[in-house]
Amino acid sequence: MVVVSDQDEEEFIQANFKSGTQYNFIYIGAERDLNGNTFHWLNGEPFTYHNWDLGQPDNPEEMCVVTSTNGFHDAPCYFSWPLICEI
Ligand SMILES: [Ca+2]
Repeated sequence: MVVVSDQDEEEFIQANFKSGTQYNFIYIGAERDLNGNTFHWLNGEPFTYHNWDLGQPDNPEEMCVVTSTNGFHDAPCYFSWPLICEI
């Protein structure tokens, strides 16, 4: 799944991919660490770039991460929202 390394990449995703959800939620390749409120990219890159929406992350039980028109949200992993693969 896509690793969002900087603002340009996030803006590209939001400009070019439309999930059909209210805030254009799209799963990205980050997830919450099991031991707390930190996150990691699935490819092992340091989680240095992130753009959390105001008030996010807000729920330790939300293990996945999405982009949105307002930035990153932690979110449950079970919604049928699109995800982006990066090759
Ligand atoms: Ca959340």
